[in-house]
Amino acid sequence: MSEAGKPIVEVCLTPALFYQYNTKESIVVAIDILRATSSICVALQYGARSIVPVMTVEESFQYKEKGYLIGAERQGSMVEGFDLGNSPFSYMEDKIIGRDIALTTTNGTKAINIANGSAGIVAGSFLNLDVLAAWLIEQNKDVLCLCAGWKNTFNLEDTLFAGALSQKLLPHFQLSEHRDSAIAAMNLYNLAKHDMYDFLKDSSHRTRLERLKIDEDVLYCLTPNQTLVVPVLKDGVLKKHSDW
Ligand code: 3SL
Repeated sequence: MSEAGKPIVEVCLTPALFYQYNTKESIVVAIDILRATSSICVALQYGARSIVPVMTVEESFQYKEKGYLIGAERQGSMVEGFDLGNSPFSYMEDKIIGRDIALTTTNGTKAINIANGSAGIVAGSFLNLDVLAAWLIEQNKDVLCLCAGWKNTFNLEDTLFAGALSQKLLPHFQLSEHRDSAIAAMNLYNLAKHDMYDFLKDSSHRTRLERLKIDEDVLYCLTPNQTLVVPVLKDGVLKKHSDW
């Protein structure tokens, strides 16, 4: 926390830059709007007991043997042998109620894992924007918004969310000396907020997902405040903040 008393909010635009930040005293908000952190919010809202963010497909199968449901996305699609993919709608089904889930995705679950060693790790998405902002304000700790991007590159949708969240936090938080990424994210969000779906029409991940015909997923993931959960990671497991 800075000397002026207010905690700091910063934005890391890609996991490749994460090493530049010291997060020992900060809460890291992992952001993968399309679609991992959105689906994590949905799963916990719709009754999953916990989610383990897993790095590899192989590791996931070990969880299956222990009785977990397993979810995976590679190249946007579900992986053979898995119970679930990465669509938020698949995490609204009754079969997830009361279950522990192991989830592996290309970028989102990796971003959660690289933040290990931070003072706190939570999953952020438009789906939990307001409840997450209120929870972070209550914690009164420095916050780093970590955009998962795509394979270590920058993406627009995660940056828009980092901007939306930073803007909500700012009256209670302050920018750091390294503030330009947060300013850029907030400016982009303000440009996009009236129609984020249209703003993202030429973006890399929307283009990538086009062949999968999952526009409904994209629209839903851009809709603020559809869930009331803050997924908090402890000992490698994500649960609703109220369940810890
Ligand atoms: O990269 C990820 O973690 C995924 O969320 C990508 S996808 O939207 O499921 O293709």
